Amino acid sequence: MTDPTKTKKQEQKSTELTAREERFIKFASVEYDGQVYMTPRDFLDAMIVQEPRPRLKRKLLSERELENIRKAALDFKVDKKKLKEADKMFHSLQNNGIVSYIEYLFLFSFLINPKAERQIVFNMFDKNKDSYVDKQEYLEMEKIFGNVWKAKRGVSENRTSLTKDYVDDETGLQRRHLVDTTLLIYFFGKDGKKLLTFEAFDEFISNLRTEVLEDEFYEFAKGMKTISPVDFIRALIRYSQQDTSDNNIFIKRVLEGVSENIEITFEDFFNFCNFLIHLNDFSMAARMSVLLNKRLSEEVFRRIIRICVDSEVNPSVIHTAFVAFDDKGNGNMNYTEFISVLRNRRNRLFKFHTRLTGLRAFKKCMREEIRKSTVKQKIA
Ligand SMILES: [Ca+2]
Repeated sequence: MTDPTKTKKQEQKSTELTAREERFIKFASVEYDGQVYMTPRDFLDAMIVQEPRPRLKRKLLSERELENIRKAALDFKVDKKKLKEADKMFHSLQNNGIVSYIEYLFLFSFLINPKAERQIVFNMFDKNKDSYVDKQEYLEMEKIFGNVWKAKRGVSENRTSLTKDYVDDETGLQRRHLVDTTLLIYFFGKDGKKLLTFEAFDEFISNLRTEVLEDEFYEFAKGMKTISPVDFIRALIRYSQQDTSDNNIFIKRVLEGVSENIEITFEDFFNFCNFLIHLNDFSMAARMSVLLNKRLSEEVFRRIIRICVDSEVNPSVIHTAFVAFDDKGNGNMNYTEFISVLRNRRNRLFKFHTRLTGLRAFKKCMREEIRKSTVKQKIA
């Protein structure tokens, strides 16, 4: 529906899709009542691969299928006594679940940010400060993410209460949906009365991160239990904006400078990738170190990584990464290149390009403060 009060510029803004929106629409394989959803499988795929699985068209969910989705979310329990398999919610649900666009955005943002920041955002949504997030507070959180989206697309937030949360959008990204998503049911139960603690939420995010990394690792492992140093570097540079010939340089350096007998396990890969959520800390520490010593040796690289992740990362993995980015082969790492490649990897092909206002500006400011004080403490 065209709004006559919109200027031409606003009109254009509201029809242009951002890279994230495009990606969501591309991977979202199901639809209900004009609203497009990802399944848990679509979500994992969108985090890892360039293109979605081949399909004829988006599947229209029936009432019965929606009921099955509700049931699957209610029945899913993380059983700590069982093997780790039991934690893999998205893997176990596969296509039997729905994830909305807003959930996709905030899950992504929680996945790439450190725990301290997740706690801050969680606390912000706990409006009545009782240490729980209830369904209403969670829906508020969705609304804030939704408002950022609306503002970006030039859609006014000042609508009548009836249409307040409804955007007539042909892409079906942002309609007001009355259907409970898998996460809503999982977090708040059948009647929506369950309460969500930060611990439970954080465990959910950690498990989801493990699921994403496992998918990625085993894609390279091709049925084996370990990957080679070259595969490890291929996994790191796969989202790099640089062209293939540049990427081949990284691989060539590893082939020449790292023993091919090194075997990298999932745990090694996981620990290193954990470091990605602390990339900003790394960036600051690396800059400080280069200012002081004029170079970044492997020893210093290892030390900074240890400071950032607060746990051991396999030295062979660190050596592989170091060699790949030692562009002159003189034991001095090109850390700006390393950060740029890893930042692309962390952001997985797409970035937020929104104006920093309100909540985002606040979050950014908080992030900067926490980062500065933590790095200062650790370096001191
Ligand atoms: Ca609360």
